[in-house]
Amino acid sequence: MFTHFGRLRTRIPLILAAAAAILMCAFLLHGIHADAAEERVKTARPSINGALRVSGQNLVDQYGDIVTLRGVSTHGLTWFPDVIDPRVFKTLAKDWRCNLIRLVAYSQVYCEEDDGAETIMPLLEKGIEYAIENDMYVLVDWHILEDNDPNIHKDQAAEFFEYMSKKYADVPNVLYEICNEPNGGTTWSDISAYANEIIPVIRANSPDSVVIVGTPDYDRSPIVAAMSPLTFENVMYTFHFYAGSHYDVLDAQLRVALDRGLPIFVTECGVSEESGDGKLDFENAAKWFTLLKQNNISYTVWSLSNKKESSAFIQDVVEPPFTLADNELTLMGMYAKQLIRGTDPASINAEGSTGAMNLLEQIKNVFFTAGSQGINAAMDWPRIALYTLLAMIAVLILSGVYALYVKSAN
Ligand code: IDC
Repeated sequence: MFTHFGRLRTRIPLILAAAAAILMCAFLLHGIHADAAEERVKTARPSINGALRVSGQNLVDQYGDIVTLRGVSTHGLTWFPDVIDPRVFKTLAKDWRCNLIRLVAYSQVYCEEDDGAETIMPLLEKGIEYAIENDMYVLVDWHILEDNDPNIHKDQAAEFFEYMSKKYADVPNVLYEICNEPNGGTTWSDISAYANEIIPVIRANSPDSVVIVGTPDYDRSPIVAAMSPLTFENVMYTFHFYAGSHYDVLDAQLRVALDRGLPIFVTECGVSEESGDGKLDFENAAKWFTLLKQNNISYTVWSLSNKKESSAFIQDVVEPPFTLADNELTLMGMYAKQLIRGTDPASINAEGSTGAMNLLEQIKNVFFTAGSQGINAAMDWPRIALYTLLAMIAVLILSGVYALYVKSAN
């Protein structure tokens, strides 16, 4: 009886160590499994992929490889200036794995409001600075909307793009969206006339930059552009959708334009209704985002703001400065984060995902959020190696402590 117990007692460290090892393995596997559910995103970064250009229908990097940009769109910069914060950009780049941010300059505010331009420009320039610091591409958006035809403010647009393209001529991060959403009676021929004047302004300073051009009816009519595309190189065309409002009919517009070989960039899209508010249709969103993924289409999601509307990522009760911690996010914010991180759109569980970070995420944050150069697939193996090392150390400590205990008991 005693010898039995004695033998068992000497084996306890071993049993404990094995139990600890099993626990750590389970923990590890959970981590690997959680990561495996996320696509191995080829996260293009300016420091690695350099200046982008358009080849056929695709956005390609400096080596000619196809890349996809995924990220967020701000709301109007003058209305929600507090998102232009270095911590917010860092979290977007590292934790959300955004490789793109769209900075929204409403042309009406710029052109028609007192101090409009003076308020927008510093925010825009700070935003570009933070995007560069965080190795993200950045889309400069001349956001026409209620001024439905870009020709209305064409002279100011020319001035704006002349300034921007000169200032950022040698910066590979910057892409230009020259008119957000032409609408009303604005035709493709109106838009072409505008583009034919604005693109040369940009090209004079920054000959190879990517320029994205809006299409009629709020960027929902790319087919007319496909029938009569512009003659410039490195040009893409815009398509926008809101999953709460847009179903199969619109999806045909995108498919036909793609079939006709048009290079498409979804510079803005949403899960809400087209008003930016109302219901969030995650099921329909899964269809849209799957279609984008299948066609390597880049996109940004609306919107990085704390406006009280369903498309906003940050809860309206959250006061700046924002950190983008999970407990600040809305349902839409949690969805956007998972989507951009690479989770398969059909398997995102937006409802179940709000709330505190799990243990694994906390550990990841401690070790990897600070100072690293943009998370990409290559980070995964060092991370796994580190977890394994931690697990081994834990096992050693546990068995050591128990061995000491057994020794002292004897
Ligand atoms: C919406 C905002 C809303 C704002 C409105 C007018 O969500 O808070 O009051 O603009 O400025 C777009 C536009 C984008 C819209 C968005 C949602 O590009 O400016 O933002 N949307 O309505 N096109 C389709 C939807």
